[in-house]
Amino acid sequence: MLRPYHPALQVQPWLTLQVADAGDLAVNPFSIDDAIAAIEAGADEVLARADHMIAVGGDHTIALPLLRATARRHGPLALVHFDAHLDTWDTYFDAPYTHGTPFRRAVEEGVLDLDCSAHVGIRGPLYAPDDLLEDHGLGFATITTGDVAELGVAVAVGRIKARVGDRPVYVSIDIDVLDPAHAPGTGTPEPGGLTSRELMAIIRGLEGLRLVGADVVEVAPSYDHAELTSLAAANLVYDLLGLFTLGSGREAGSVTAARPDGADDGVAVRGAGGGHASPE
Ligand SMILES: [Mn+2]
Repeated sequence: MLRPYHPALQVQPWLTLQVADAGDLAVNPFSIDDAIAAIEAGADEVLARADHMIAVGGDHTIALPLLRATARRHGPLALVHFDAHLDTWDTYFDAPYTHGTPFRRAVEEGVLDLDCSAHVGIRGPLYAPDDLLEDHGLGFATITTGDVAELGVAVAVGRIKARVGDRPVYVSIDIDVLDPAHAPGTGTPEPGGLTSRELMAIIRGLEGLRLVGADVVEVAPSYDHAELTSLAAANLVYDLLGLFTLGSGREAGSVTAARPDGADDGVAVRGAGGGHASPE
């Protein structure tokens, strides 16, 4: 259940912010280029009317057009990327635009501030011994699932915050960062992942960062059981809304004010690419 008061962050997002469901984007399932262009145009359209957007995927391909649109609005972005997988591979079957390559393309396009970006939750087998080195060479820092298990949530949060500093930050959450026990409904599950409790504690720990955009991707309802994965994703979106609420500067402790005008500090939640069925 999502109730109006978020006790961990002490905010009431719907009383403090103007939050809108911006609807779904219609994307072409037969042309990745058309789909990416439609998502980018849709994100531009939302960001012309709202300060921030949380996109609900769809596979991880959608992060690239979302980052482009968000960077146009807020400048080069620190990326905090939660995922079992790096998603910085160059091509899959010679295809440059896939759900395993969005952050390589984002690096090439200059939309990321690489001194301030990090992957969190990386684990599982890779294609080659050089994969991690190559990723590091692009500029990303990495906090693995093993690091979180060994050092704890507080240390992980401290490392993320030290890395991001006061840069505008985009949070991209691939639901497969969670253990398949917590999120079975995804296309490339990897055993040994974070618990939903750990991930939510890390996300809530990002309070104070300058969050400007976010997505939650790779939820595949057809693979889900008892809506476990959808429930985790919905709660993560709620946590992100809580962070946006804190970032709005309008919340003081548990005191909130209604916002009758809704003219600014808006957050739009938008679905993108929901018909895709090849998550990474
Ligand atoms: Mn991914």
